[in-house]
Amino acid sequence: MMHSALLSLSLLVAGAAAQAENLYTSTATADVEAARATAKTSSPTSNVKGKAFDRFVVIWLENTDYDLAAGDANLSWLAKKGITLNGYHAVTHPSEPNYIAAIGGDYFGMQNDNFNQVDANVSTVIDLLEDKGITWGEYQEDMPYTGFEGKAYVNQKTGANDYVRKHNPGVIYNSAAAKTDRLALMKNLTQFYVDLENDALPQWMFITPNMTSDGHDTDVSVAGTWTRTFLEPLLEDKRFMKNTLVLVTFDENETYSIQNRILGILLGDAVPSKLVGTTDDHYYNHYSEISTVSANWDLHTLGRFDVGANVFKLVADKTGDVVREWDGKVALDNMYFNTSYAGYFNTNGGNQRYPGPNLGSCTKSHKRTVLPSIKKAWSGNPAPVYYGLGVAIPDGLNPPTGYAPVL
Ligand SMILES: *[C@@H]1O[C@H](CO)[C@@H](O)[C@H](O)[C@H]1NC(C)=O
Ligand SMILES: *[C@@H]1O[C@H](CO)[C@@H](O)[C@H](O)[C@H]1NC(C)=O
Ligand SMILES: *[C@@H]1O[C@H](CO)[C@@H](O)[C@H](O)[C@H]1NC(C)=O
Ligand SMILES: *[C@@H]1O[C@H](CO)[C@@H](O)[C@H](O)[C@H]1NC(C)=O
Ligand SMILES: *[C@@H]1O[C@H](CO)[C@@H](O)[C@H](O)[C@H]1NC(C)=O
Ligand SMILES: CC(=O)N[C@H]1CO[C@H](CO)[C@@H](O)[C@@H]1O
Repeated sequence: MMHSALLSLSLLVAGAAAQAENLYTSTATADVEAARATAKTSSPTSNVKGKAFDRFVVIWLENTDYDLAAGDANLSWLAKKGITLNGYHAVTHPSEPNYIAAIGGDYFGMQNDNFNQVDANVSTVIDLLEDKGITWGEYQEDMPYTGFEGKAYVNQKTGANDYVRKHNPGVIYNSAAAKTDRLALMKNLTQFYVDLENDALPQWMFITPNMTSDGHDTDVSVAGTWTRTFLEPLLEDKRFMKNTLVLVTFDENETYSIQNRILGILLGDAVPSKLVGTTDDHYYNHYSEISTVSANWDLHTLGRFDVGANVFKLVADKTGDVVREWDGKVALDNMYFNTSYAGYFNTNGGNQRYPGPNLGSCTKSHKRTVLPSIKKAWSGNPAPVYYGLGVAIPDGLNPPTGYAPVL
């Protein structure tokens, strides 16, 4: 009797929790107002020392080919204050798979910008950070309230595109969106300034400007101006610069028929002065955003493409990681990263099974192991594992075994 009462109570609780990822999707005015009035916002702080930086800030702009980005006056002004990453590549097209790759270590075949939800048993860098007590947050310009899960929210006066879910990596993963305490950390840019004022910024943050500011509906000069306007005062702000490393980059190159290389700029007071104004030519991709953070704070790994990904050189020099050359069968110059392989989210068909993480993985260049909770969830699962330990990653033209795309 008591047992079954307890059981149904816990089922109820589990049922309620499992719905959190779908509770805040409405864009009807009344629903938005109601949710805004009750949305929980939190801003916990921490101060976990890293080997190369104590704070990591990622800012993503949109759809710009390398040369165009490098030629923008305001982006090159920023680049002169830091390190230009000359060998940084996106992982596929279009936007959304690139965003999810940057925190989850794969894009699971996604070749679309749909309302997607990655199952709760797939972990992200958020799990790695929380495991070591490192605070994180997202700041999404013009998201109508903290924890909003809808597909888009347009400018209420003009109807123009504004906030879009496809550029918010955290909310796409149910491992984050199904937990209300994690939704409370997915905030808008207004909250960035609140947190800055209160000296309550987290140690890891992902910042997405709106569809105008990020260049998506405009061009690189708008994106460059926005980025400089946003960052210039922060570069001098002691509440922001606390041994901080800022990465400014793009989700993807614009032209699909050419290689998907994008501009990356590393900035901030964590950049040693002797490296200011220099260029780093090594091969990096969005998975380097995870491996760099893992290396810096000695985090576990996800066991996916983060394991082999190069750690940014300025960080690797302090963590003992080795920055390696592209080691794929196909030369890097012949890799386009312009189409997705098959997988769970590929709406063209093909193998839709999630691959399992590589549970035994660590490489010669580092000894980081897979997060214990990931090991627990996936050990014994018969899912295929296609993650190696090298730097090279597949693309749709060179897919993982068993995951050839239907083109
Ligand atoms: C940003 O989020 C806060 C907290 O939910 C909300 O009160 C505010 O209205 C939002 N700002 C904008 C510009 O939508
Ligand atoms: C996007 O943000 C900019 C400021 O960063 C603002 O001027 C603009 O109104 C916002 N929305 C749209 C749809 O342009
Ligand atoms: C961006 O560059 C243009 C010149 O191309 C300049 O007029 C403008 O003031 C710059 N924006 C900022 C914020 O400095
Ligand atoms: C990717 O690039 C290759 C080489 O330019 C081209 O043949 C192919 O059509 C491109 N794929 C897409 C989807 O644009
Ligand atoms: C994760 O969830 C997917 C989708 O429900 C399922 O196919 C897969 O078996 C699950 N993996 C594990 C390890 O539970
Ligand atoms: C590798 C690379 O940069 N690919 C292309 C991205 O877009 C520019 C166009 O601006 C091309 O020149 C690059 O070849």
